[in-house]
Amino acid sequence: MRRIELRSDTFTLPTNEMRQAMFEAEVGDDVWGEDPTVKRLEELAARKVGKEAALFVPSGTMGNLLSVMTHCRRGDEVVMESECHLYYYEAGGMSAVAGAIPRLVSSENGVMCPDDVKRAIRESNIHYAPPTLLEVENTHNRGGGTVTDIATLSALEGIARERGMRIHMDGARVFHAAHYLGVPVTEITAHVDSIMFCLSKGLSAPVGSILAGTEEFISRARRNRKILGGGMRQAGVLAAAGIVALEQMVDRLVDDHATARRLAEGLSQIPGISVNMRTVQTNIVGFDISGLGMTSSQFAAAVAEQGVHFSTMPPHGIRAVTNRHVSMEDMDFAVETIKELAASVR
Ligand code: TLP
Repeated sequence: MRRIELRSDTFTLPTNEMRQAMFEAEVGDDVWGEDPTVKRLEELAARKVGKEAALFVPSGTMGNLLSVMTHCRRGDEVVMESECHLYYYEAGGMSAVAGAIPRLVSSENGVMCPDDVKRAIRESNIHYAPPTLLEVENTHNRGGGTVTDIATLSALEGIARERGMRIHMDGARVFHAAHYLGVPVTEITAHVDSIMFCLSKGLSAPVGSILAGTEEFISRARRNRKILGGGMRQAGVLAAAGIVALEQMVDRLVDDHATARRLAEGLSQIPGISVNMRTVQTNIVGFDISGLGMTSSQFAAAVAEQGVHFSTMPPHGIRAVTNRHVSMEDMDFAVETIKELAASVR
């Protein structure tokens, strides 16, 4: 049976070029600073996002946690969007490990309005946790892959600077945002002090993310990574795949935007399914299935039987994340499968 994997772009497999590069990678002990391939990846990554330095980390979750640990002291407040990944899906690490507390800002589909952010940042007062960090997720996962544009970023940056705060971007999928906006990624990252992006999602590397910022920030983050047990030894075998990801896989992400649009357009024609087309900007399609009288899990289980795999956003939300393993024909097949399911339950 045909298998169409839309649960996440984290399911992407390494390319043959990556496997070859991993096989051939020159390695050393990276905790001692002696892995030439890790160094090469970190230099390339820093250049790519226009920052002084970068750190190779095992996951996006660790990259975000390190940003909080490194920018904040215990008891500091992080101003962030209410459905952001760092708050919603990172197991409370920012509080459990870094000792920071979140101050949540509601938004429409993940893109914060600068005025709301301004209101959320409280004046210095003995009763309040000091707000030291503003976090922005671009693209926004739960918002449906939505993009914060340059004007908004610039306004957010202005607010943070005025209040003496740092800004961190969870840019797990920042190259998707750059494609959508039609700008070099450095135009986005110029507005933040630090950025985390993932090599292991649409870029198809098997493991790893990057945290980038100033030399000084990254050297403190490197020490914090050691505290978390994230010092990796011959990590060049993984970094080698990351280099291929950055050199060969960035441009093709536009194909994933095209498949996402095809899927969303097909779904929007099906009675009982609602897709907010305004949020379909990159490689994520969020849709609501309340009209079918099923729960997310019932829906996902039913279509999985036909080989089409989605993730759930209970109670009635479904998420598809397009990636290099799915084609336009796969999207048409997914739409047909759902059309049949919808007709059978209505
Ligand atoms: N997101 C995963 C799941 O955790 C939900 C996915 O399938 O989309 N920031 C953002 C915006 C993310 O989407 C993710 C992963 C992360 C951070 C964390 O990256 P990893 O999984 O490498 O820790």
